[in-house]
This record gives sequence, C-alpha cells and structure tokens, in this order.
Amino acid sequence: MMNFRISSPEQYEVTYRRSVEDPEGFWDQIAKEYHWFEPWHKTLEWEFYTPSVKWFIGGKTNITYNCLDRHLKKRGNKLALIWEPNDPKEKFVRLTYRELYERVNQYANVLKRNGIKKGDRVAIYMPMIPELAIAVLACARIGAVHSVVFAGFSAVSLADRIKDAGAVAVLTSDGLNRGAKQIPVKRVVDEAIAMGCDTVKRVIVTERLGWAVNMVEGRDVWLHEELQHVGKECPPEPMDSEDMLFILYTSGSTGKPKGVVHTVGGYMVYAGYTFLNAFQYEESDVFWCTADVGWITGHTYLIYGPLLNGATTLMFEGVPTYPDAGRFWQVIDKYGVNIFYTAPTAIRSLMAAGLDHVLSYSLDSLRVLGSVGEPINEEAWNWYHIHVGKERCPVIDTWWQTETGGIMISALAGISKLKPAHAGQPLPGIQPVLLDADGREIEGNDVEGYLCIKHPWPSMLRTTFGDHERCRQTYFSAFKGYYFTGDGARRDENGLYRIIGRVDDVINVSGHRFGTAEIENAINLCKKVVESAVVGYPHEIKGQGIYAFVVTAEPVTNPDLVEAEIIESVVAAIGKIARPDKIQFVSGLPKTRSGKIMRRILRKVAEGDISNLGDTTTLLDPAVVDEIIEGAKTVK
Ligand code: 6R9
Repeated sequence: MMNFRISSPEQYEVTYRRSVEDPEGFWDQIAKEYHWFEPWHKTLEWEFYTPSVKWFIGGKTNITYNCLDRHLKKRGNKLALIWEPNDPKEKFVRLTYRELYERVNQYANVLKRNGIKKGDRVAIYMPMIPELAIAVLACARIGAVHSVVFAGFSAVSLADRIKDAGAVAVLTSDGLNRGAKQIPVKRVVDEAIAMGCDTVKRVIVTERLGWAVNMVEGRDVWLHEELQHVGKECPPEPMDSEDMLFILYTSGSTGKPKGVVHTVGGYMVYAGYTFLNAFQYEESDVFWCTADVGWITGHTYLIYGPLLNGATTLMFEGVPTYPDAGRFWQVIDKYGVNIFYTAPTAIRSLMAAGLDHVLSYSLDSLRVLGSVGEPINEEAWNWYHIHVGKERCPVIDTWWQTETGGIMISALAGISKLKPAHAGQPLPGIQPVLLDADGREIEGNDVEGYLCIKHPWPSMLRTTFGDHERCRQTYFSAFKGYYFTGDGARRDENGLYRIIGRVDDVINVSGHRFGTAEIENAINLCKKVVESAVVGYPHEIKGQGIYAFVVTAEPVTNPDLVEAEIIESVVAAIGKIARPDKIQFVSGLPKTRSGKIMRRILRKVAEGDISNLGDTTTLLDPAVVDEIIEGAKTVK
C-alpha cells in the first residue's frame, strides 16, 4: 500500500495547508511512492496562458510497471480483476495479478507483432470484457496511446475519433451483449473505417459472441490466433513523464468532440493518490466502479487507480436492470463488494424500480459508496445512503472531469463530514476558486460563481489532440490565468462546494456530456430539417433530458414520422445515447437581431417555467415566442 493516506480530519487540514504552501514538495513526496526507472530532475514547470504544464520533468516510468510488475512479489496470487458477465448464468472470470500481468504482456506482444509501436495511436472500441482492460494496459505497456471510444457511439462518431487521432489500429470484438440485446460491434468498426479512416492498418478482433464476422484480408486478425505466436514477457517501455498515455474524446460547447490528452507520469501519480484517499481503500477491499471504460471514470477508477494500489477491481459487462433491477445488489453480494462507485442516473432508475429489488439482498459487505458524473439530488443521495448503505456507509459525491483525470472535490470516505448534494472539500493538492463574471476571485463563504482551478495538479489535461489552440480557447481564455471547468458552483457557509452544473452549452444526460451544437448538427443532417436548437431540461432519471426545437422546410403533417427520421439522424451521427427526449416543431427560433439563438428563452420553455422569460424585446420576431410557448403544451 502506498504511503500517502490521509486518515483523519486533522491530517486533512494539515495536509491541505501543506499542499497549498508547498505544492511541489507535496507532490514530490507522493510521486516517490511509485516506481520510476529514472527520477525526475524538476517537479513542475507551468503557466496557464499558452498553456504549458509539465510535471516530474525528466522522470521515466511505465504506468503498467506500477499497476502490475510492482505487485507480483507480494500480490502475485491476489485477485486483480473480477469480471461479471452480462448473463448471470455465464461463468465469471477472475484474474490474479500474475495472470493479468501475463495477459497484458501477451497482448502487448500481439500489438508489437502487428507493427504497433510507441507513440502510435490505437482506437479501442470494445465491450466491457476483460480483454478491454487488458488492451488498454497493453497499449500503455508498449507506449502506444490508447483512445477508447465507448462502444455505444455510432460508426460516424467512431470514424471522427479515429481520424482525429490518426489511429493506426482498432481493437474490437465480434459483438457485444447489453442486457437482452446483442450488438454487432465489428460491423460498426468496418463501417467507420470505410468512411475514410486511411490510417488504420490493423484491426484486432476479440471473440466474444462467437459470431462469424467479415475479416478483411491483410488488415483484420483474430486475437486468439495472434496469441498463439507470442511469449508471456514484454518489457515495459520506459516512458517520459510527459509522454502521452491516452486520448479521450469529450464534448464541449462546439460541434466537434475534442481529444483530451493525458500524460504518463502526472496521471499515474494522481490516479493512485485519489483512489486511495477518496475511497479510503484498504488492502482487502473489493472495489466496483460501474462506469464503462469508454468514459474517464472507467479509465481512472476501473483500471488505473485500483491497479496502482494493488486492489481487486470488478468489471461488469451488463446493465443495472438485466435480468432485473436487483442486478447491482446481487453482484455486490456475490463478490462481497466493499466499495461501490456509480452514477446518480443509475441510482434514480433503480429507485424508480422499487425497494423490493434492493431489500432482498444483504449488502453487508459494503463499506463505502461513491457517486459521480452529475449532481446527485438529495432524494437520490438519501435513498442510496439509507437503502444501499444501510446508513452505515459514507456516500461520497465526487466532482471531477475528463480533463482533470481524477477526483478533484470530494469528501474523504469516513473522514470528512457529509452533506447531501455537496461534493465537499477539495482534495489536498487542488486549489479551486469561484470567480465572478469579471474574473475576480470571490472570497469567503456562502457564495456562488464560476468554478476554476488556480494551480496545476499532476493529472490535468495537457492539450487537446492536434489542436493546442482549442485547449487554450476552451479552458484558459475565459478567465486569464485560471483553468475554467465549465461548471458553476456554490461554496456554503462551511466552505463545502456544491456543483450547480454546466454554465456552457453542454448538457449532461445520464452522466454523459453532449454539446448542444453536436446534437443540433446531427438533427440538421435530416433532410426535412432547416435548423434546430437543443437545450437541456430537468429529467427525473437522466438528470437532464434533451429537448429539441426544430424548424422544418415543409409544414409537418405527420409528426411521428418526422420525429422518427430526426431520431434516426441523431442515432446515426452520435449514437442512441444522444436521442432527443422531446421534439417540438416550430416555425422559427427566437433570435436576436444579430442572428444569435436566445437559448435562455428556449431553456425556460423546456423547463416549463414561462413565468419569467426576461427581456424579449431585442428579438427579431417576438411573436415566435408565443407560438413556442403554445406549442410546448402539446409536446410529448
Ligand atoms: C467524471 C466525469 C464532467 C462534468 C462536470 C460536471 C459533471 C461530474 C459531478 C458533476 C456534479 C458531481 N459532474 N461529477 N456534477 N457533481 N459529483 O463525469 O467526467 O464525463 O468529463 O463530465 O460532469 O458538470 O463538468 P465527464
């Protein structure tokens, strides 16, 4: 176990103070707990204008050495990974640290055998099976940059991400299980590559469903056949601290997702540190993070954070409601899960399924509960605390982002005081501030503002792949000298943070981020559509739902049909997860004289709060607002 645990409120205070007074000394001490092939000669160099941030400069390491090799002596026979299949009747998989080590080394050798080398980008489009975690680690082992794409994204989305990253290979599977459905993953990959992904030289296919799939001669290979030809040892590539570890695409307020870049040393240091402290992980704990590896939470807290700490991590292929809404609780009892980390949207959907499902399981093994992805409302927090945690487990509400790499603001389980719907205090090493619209820091408590971070931390994004200017624009231009999160927050009278939500044109649907422009572009691809505007509205289960106002070329005579076409456009361009919940046909959008859509008004209409629409006199055509308000009454 690494020696940087904070174990009391007093120690938190002292440690936090030290981390602000001497950030470099603080992080230096933590980084030394990891294995480095060569030490760094300078801890930090930074400025937030270009921006340029470098940690542990000159240090050489490999994150998989720290996740695997380092544990072999003491934990070789300890379980590293437990895999629970979609179908509870299918056999589960357990891999010890030694077995996982061997599987990663073998897969790494397969990558090498297929010409993949350090610095190459590799797209991973796979279901939640052990080979996904193994593939991620195999890339890191040889220094290839992984870019995992959630396997629910469409071929178009996948193609965009492959092209942007210039990926030389795609790692995939024949198909996947999701609840009662089976999805032809390899076919999506084929479609994506056919959309002009010329950089892709290899596709490595894992067998999951035993389906016969199309294999392109000279390009596609089966993993199980490749494994016949490789050895069990692949030395870890010595990586510079600032070498790229991975790219993960995420939505912003513009139409195109951006490739957030994380680097080896800083990400490693922060992933291990936050896992240990936020969850107060203990050596014998079984840890379960329900997030898909396609999202940052799956990267940091399903794979890297737990393995860096020598923990047993559980990976689940299925969905919370299959075969019934008791599945999470059944799996917790089955493996004696001690720490459980999930999203508010999952909690709310299981809440809606009724108490019986949860009350039929003991859940005695649970010690700590976590929440991530979106604000957790008080009702869901209480239900989680009372019915899952039996009022004995702390519920930590962890605020962070793809860009931050790891948990930033959260209670430390069992140590910090808890307050429902509040993320709480920053982890030591993190310096959040609230800014007003003029970029001035708002001092004191009981205040609200734009949430920014004032000092670098090791796992912050370094750039957006292939477009550094976009990184500067998005995160470092709104408030000079600060990293801007895109979130608004409150600091309560005791200094605890409560995240209010995005203040940009990003909506958070079931914990997944979408830019409104991204969805509008997808809707506008529908031939019948002239233009559209998308806003979020409060949704009981998803947190936010997607509400689309759509202008069509011809008057709509069969709304169901046109709706279906619009939904099809969105599913094809992005994926099912971005389907609009509500579509309202309008004859025009409320625009200012300069042609800007007044989203404020549309948001109010979508929320069903038309009492205070604010000033509408600057609109080009104020009459359009009345029509929209009237039309909203009949939207399903
Ligand atoms: C880890 C992850 C980031 C955005 C973030 C914020 C929202 C995440 C939250 C939360 C309130 C929490 N968010 N955790 N809001 N409370 N505990 O979710 O990363 O997918 O990049 O989303 O999600 O709005 O800015 P990512």
